[in-house]
Amino acid sequence: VLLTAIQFISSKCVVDNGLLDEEETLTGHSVFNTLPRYVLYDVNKPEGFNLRRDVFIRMASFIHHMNKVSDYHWILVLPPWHRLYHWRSSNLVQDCLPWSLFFNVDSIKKSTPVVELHEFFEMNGLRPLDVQVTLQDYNVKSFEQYPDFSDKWEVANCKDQVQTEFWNLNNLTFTKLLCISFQGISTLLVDIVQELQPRTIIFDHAELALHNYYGGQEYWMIRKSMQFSKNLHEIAKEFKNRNLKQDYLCAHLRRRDFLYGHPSDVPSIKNTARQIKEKLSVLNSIKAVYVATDASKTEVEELKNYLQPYQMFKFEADKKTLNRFLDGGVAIIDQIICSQANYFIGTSKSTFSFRIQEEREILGLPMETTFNSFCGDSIECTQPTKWRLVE
Ligand code: GFB
Repeated sequence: VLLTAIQFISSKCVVDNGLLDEEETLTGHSVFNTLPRYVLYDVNKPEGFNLRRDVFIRMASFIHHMNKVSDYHWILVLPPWHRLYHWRSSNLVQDCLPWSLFFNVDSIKKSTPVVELHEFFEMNGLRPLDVQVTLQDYNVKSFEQYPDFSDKWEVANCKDQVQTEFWNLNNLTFTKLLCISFQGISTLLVDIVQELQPRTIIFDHAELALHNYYGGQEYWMIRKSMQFSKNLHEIAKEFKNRNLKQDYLCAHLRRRDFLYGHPSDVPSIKNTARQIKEKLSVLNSIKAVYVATDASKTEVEELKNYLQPYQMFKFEADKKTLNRFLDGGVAIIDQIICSQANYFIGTSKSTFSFRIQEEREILGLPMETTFNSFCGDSIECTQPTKWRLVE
């Protein structure tokens, strides 16, 4: 009961069920030579949900490589989802959420050795982690003078303030803290771990470690394992059964901070409607539009009016669904519905749209129905790169 409460209510991520003593042995050998070792990680605070999904793939790839070269069995600890900037429902507690709220963790476990943070605490108790590593960029000045794109890392002075309290847990402590200047792919982290020989290590700013091979076989193997939870699929299915019995086009309109962050990629609402209508007149058989968006209510109403006579649909979570699956769950329901649409148009440069495109590739939908994005108001625009699935 306690574990379930921690998994789903979760204002705390910690279970203290006692520590193994350093001296404890199994058949005369130190327990620690046979126990798995753990890598934890965290990502730059302002990053959104879908960039974080991408960082997971890089870290999972690192764990795969670690397990190929190490004598120990390494397990990746899934970082709890915690107060993301884009989760705007201020009346909800959205701290320290387990991956199982959003994902089918059993599916992830089939491809990569992972545990949730609460499972890690069951194993490790409150023992301090051996090392906390803050990854940081190399000094930009010297980089400009001597452009060097080689993979490299070195222990360095910390450039910025170091995070010592992860996910608001003041009982997650460390024996040693290091800053490491890092440039390269995530499998380069193997060298750091081999050098430091920790049993438990946490990397902060894991987003600095790049893909080993973006869009390659391993990428897709891990990506495919990241299925959304059955509960969220069920809600999306119910919505579709009730409202979308016909063919539909899904439009993902990324607005809010994108209006400032990527102004040239976001068309006005009127122009958005014009582009959707143009497409529908070409497609001919599709008469319904599903809209996934973080736009304000006023903008959504405006779009609905411009889209007439076409019918527009949008998922609105009832109180019970929102309380249970929170802003993150509602966003995933939007993604599921868009990934199953007959035609998809996304927002250029949005990782939210990229993840939908990947999902559609996994579902085997025709490429021309997937890799499309809206054009901004003022510039010639290009269509997204076609990252095809590789088996
Ligand atoms: O997912 P994300 O990294 O995508 O961040 P971008 C956007 C977040 O906004 C989502 C909400 O995770 C959702 O919480 N959101 C966006 C939506 N579109 C929708 C939608 O259609 N439906 C629902 N329900 N929610 C990047 C950020 O966002 O944009 C960066 O990761 C930065 O931190 C940059 O802010 C400008 O790649 O679109």
